[in-house]
Amino acid sequence: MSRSPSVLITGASGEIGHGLIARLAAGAARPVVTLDLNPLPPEVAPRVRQQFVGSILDTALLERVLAEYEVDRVYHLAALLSTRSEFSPALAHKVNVEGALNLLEFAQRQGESHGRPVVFFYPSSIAAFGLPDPATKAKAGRVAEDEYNVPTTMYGANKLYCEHLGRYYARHYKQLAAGPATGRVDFRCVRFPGLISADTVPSGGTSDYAPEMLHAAAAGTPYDCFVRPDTRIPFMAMPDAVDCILRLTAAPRAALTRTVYNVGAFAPTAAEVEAVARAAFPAARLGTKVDEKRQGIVDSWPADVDDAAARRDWGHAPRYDFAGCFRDYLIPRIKTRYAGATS
Ligand code: AKB
Repeated sequence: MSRSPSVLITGASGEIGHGLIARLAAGAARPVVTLDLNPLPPEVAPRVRQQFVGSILDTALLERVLAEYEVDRVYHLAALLSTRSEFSPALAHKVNVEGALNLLEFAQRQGESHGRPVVFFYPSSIAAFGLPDPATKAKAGRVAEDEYNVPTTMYGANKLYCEHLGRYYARHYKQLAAGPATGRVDFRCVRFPGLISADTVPSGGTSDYAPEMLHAAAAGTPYDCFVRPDTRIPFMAMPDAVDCILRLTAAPRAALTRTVYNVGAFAPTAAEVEAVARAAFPAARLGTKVDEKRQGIVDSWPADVDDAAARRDWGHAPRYDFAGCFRDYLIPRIKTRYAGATS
């Protein structure tokens, strides 16, 4: 098989992967190749050129992708999320850090073989922040990228370290000329807030309470939110998250003043999310049962983020604010998805 210019998405079977594959396939600029432990769902699979089912820790499998495809764009989405990582920290480190390093090496070697920089998108997280206590969180307000970089979870520590690994590959490792960012890996990263999708329900994260609450309300299943009603962290609608990825990866390299960008959209409390879920689905059976461990994790995340650099450098402009996200995106689609569930 001849090597053809392609895009590689790892973790493609996850929430972000679904939305990204749909958008990339619609644009059809380059064929999409995926790598995930789980096969793609049958409705998604026809949109990709080839799916490799396996682990990002399997370097022989990565060699196969390298041999068969000329990848010049990597979306490295595979990761264990925050709650799951707290239960298996050593495994989280393996997947989240060693896996990311394998992909950065893969990108470096791809770049060396075809002679062009490989754009490498990495989704970091608000988990890279660590605010010491609720009083500091309340006072801090919208936190900038370089503040409070003291994560309290394995996942957050993994994300922060991988941001640094990416910066190292982009700005210091095997640079081709004097001056910044002339390497083979063109690393670009956003710190995502909690994401909410109408089409998928997340698993293993700590921001999951918002999407879980909404999907349970629509399905008519009882749900106890695991954080206090006054808990506030930033969230974003999944289509805006995919927009962020596409905008950042399309931006001219010279326009980017950072390798890591905050991105925000809206920042409701858990009580505000519950109120809109109840208004849309009056039969919802929602309660609260605080899980202290998970509460501690979200208490260490900022109430909101300062995303001025993303807006300035590559035009971050989320379509949905809190009201619009529920009114125009989540509620109508979720109503259709669960039609009949509560009747
Ligand atoms: C999680 O909760 O682990 C993720 C995240 C905020 O990175 N959704």
